[in-house]
Amino acid sequence: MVKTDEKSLEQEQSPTFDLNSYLKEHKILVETALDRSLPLEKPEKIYEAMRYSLLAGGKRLRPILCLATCKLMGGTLAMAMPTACGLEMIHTMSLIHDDLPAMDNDDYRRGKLTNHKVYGEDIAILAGDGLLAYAFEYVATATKDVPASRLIQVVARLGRTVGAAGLVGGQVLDLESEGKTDITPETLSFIHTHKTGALLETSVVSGAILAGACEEDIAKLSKYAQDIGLAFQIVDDILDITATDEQLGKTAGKDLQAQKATYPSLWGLEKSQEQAQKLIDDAIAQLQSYGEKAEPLRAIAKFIVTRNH
Ligand code: GRG
Repeated sequence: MVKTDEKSLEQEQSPTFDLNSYLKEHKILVETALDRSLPLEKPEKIYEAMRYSLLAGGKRLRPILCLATCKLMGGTLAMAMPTACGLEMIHTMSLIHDDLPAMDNDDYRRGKLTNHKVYGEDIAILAGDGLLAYAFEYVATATKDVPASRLIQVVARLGRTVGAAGLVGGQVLDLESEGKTDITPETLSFIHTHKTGALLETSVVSGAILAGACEEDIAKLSKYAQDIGLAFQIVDDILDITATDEQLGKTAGKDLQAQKATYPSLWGLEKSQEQAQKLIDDAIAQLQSYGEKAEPLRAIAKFIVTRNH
């Protein structure tokens, strides 16, 4: 049976770990919290556009990683939930802006029309801006029972992750690289560690900070997150070639069409798959000292290379 209340999941500690139930249960918790975090207010049009994308589904991987890490480090789901929601608000706004005609120009996302296709480009830009600003407000005001010194670290990390040192920087290099045939592995790695890896790393590390983890644990978890982040992007590149529109919830084959440098274009599909698997093995090795308690993070790492969507 899928548990959907925060209390019963706080106590959960099963000897045989079932990732599907874990993901389902935590996705329901996150989606309930997201729905409550952003009520429809006036002007309704902008709140509607923000909620349209925020509540459009998706794997909710970033919030789930944050919750899982907070629990692993001895914190509670409640301590991490506002940050988990803020991470998903930031992720969602980056998808809205990424889909705009000025960027990747996509019509579908998460199996639904993209934000600008429904609300127009002007509102889609503002919905992204609104979600970005609200993410910070929400993390700062809704987090309870966490010392202010930890919360400040999380807010500062979020800021660095979205700015030119993170998502924005990665996206700029990605746009500049389109159509070029001489992209080096170093440039590709820069794009992906900034565009995709940075937010995944912050999801994991924020959970650890909120729980009060020590520097040594934060370093191990940070390495775990960097490895799964790069593996995640390699698999994303592979799926762009091998998966269908239905599986992806968006148009497949866009990377080839836009002549984007990807891992499969540099290394081929087989070597890319091997590299992703090696990164996942390295990530899992970082969790050795935590024993069975780290099973959710191990299983999520494995899921990243075996997923088909
Ligand atoms: C952050 C200020 C600010 C601006 C945005 C557009 C942009 C700058 C950055 C692009 C970031 C981007 C879209 C990276 C791709 C990340 C990625 C692999 C997304 C897919 O993630 P999944 O598979 O998606 O977790 P779901 O739908 O499951 O959440």
